[in-house]
Amino acid sequence: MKRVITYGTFDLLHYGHINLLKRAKQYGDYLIVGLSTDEFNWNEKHKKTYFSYEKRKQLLESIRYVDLVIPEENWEQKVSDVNEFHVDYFVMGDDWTGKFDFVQEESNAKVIYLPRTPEISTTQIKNDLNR
Ligand code: C2G
Repeated sequence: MKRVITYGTFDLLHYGHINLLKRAKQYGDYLIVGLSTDEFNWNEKHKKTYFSYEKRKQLLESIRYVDLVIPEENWEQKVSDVNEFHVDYFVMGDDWTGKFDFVQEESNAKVIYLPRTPEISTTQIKNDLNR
């Protein structure tokens, strides 16, 4: 069984996120999502989420491509997550290109950056709604 992991906030879930999850799943049979906790978002990403961690987890768990959702509580947990879950592929959008190459050096996982879906983002949604 090939295992894949990805991480994110996934707040105001949209088709760009779904496209990423769908493509990530194509690398294996089991997709784990490291979902940023409310505290991690606020303290580390300075992002206040619209939906709480529990609501965002519920949404992600309802997506056919997602097999397991775990909390992302800090930047440092990635290599231990990859080892703990015997992950083969670490997949992120290419806005993160290069940022997680260390995972490939420190584990058996292969790091893959996939093109983001253009023209959609949570910021875009919020701006459009405020027009
Ligand atoms: N994404 C995408 N296309 C978009 C928007 C997002 O492919 N139009 C991808 C991002 O590249 C990321 C994933 O969807 O791989 C989740 O996006 P966010 O929720 O914005 O996650 P982010 O804030 O980038 O947090 O430790 C890693 C971080 O937790 C990633």
